[in-house]
Amino acid sequence: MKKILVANRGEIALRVMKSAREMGIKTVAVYSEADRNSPHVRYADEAVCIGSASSKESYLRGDKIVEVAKALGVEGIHPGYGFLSENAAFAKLVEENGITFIGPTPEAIEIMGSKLAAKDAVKKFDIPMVPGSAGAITDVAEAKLLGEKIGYPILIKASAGGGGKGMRVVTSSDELEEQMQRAQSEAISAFGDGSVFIEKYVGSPKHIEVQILGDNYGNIVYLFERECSIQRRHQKVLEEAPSSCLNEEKRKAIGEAAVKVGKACAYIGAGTVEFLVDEELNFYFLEMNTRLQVEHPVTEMITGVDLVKEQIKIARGEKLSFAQEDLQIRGHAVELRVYAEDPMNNFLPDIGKLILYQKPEGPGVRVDDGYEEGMDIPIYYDPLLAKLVGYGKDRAEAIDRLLRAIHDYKIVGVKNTLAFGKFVLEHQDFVSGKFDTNFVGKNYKPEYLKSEADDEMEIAALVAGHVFGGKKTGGGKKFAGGANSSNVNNNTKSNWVKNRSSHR
Ligand code: MV4
Repeated sequence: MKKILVANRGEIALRVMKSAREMGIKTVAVYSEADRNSPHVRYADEAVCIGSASSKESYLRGDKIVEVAKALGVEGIHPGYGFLSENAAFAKLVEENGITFIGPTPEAIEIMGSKLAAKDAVKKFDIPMVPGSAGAITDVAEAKLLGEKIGYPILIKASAGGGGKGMRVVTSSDELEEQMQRAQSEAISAFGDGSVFIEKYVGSPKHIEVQILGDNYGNIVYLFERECSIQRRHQKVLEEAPSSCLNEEKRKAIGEAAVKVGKACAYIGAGTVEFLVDEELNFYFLEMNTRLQVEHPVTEMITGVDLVKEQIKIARGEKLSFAQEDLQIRGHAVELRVYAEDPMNNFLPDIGKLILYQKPEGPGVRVDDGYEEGMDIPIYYDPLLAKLVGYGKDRAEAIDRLLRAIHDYKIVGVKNTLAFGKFVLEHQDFVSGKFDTNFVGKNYKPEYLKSEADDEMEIAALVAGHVFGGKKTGGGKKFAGGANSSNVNNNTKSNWVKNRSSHR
């Protein structure tokens, strides 16, 4: 495999290209008009514009992507995550055109794309699942019988749903009928598929997922777990590996269960098996993601395995070069997703120019990002700016490293979630490990970041004053550059102004 096309953008496109380069594999970037000046376009050996800014005219145009791949003699296509990464039809189109899809088979994507088909596939492997309906349920009387049997509260879930969409908690039998009707109509309008199923509601669960790798010869291994409970509206904010709640016995059990899920669909490539874990550390299979996940770096840091390289090796027919017993956890990694969102305003996405953008460096810090100073953050795509990872010999050091990296990260021009990350990492529930998927809802209020926000506005004014010339505008006064929030602290303030004026 001498040349691959990366059908994605931003940090993940750059991430994949870097591993490919280390393997001596040439890369092709595809990009939208909005990404003309993006780092991934410049980094690739070849780059082709495939359409206008909107994703459906560019990164979701599987036909154009395959056309470019064929024209440039590409042998493999890596989909990254999001976009077409879990689109079975795209995987099929790629293979039909004689190109290797660097990911699982279309069949595995299809099975795991439906919650019910996934449950059906895994049930013969006696993997723990939340008590509930075996398949879709339409009859209210049947649902009521089941509700009585498994006990309230129960959850109604859309089979074609995901990420919490189409989920409704039902606390008693008399509200079941109405809630079922609502869930079915919502599922039809959201997913075009009204089938729903019922599960026992697991209160205060942790969300723990297991990374697996499968080759073309039936070998499947697990690369331990990632703790992903720090979420806001089903969007992961901060992830870590390993989880601080699992003991060795549980770690092995959940890892082996994940491998069985892989076997259930003859999984090839990198995949992630999601579990709910209750307060007694019982774990229940939730769903499987048939792509490389955003949070894959924390697994790479604790195992030393480059998951993108493994994907490429598997795609070109190589056997896994390690067995389960060769894998072990070394140290601890915590990742903060740095979003261009305003944590003071309900995490609304923010756009603007990266007037100042300086990344942290130094021991135990990894930054996977897709932007550079001076670039505009486009409105068209996911607002992820970067993934900031702290790695240390243990959890405490990893947290300290990540906090130091947040302190050193300088972003002026777009509001961002660095200060929110600091809030989480310093919260006693997080530090103690006593948290679950309700952590953000239970503990976070925007006013907790107020003092930082005021400070940032003053700094941004100072910086903007230097960047755009003229006197210090101070006092948070609006100014031309749109430089609004940033993540800085007092001593940075004076350093910046000093450095800024010296090199301008
Ligand atoms: C659940 C649950 C409690 N009980 N299922 C949310 C998204 C989807 N992955 C499944 N989710 C849940 N399913 C039962 N039977 C609680 C959640 C849930 C959740 C799960 C993982 C991570 C974050 C979550 C936030 C809210 C609810």
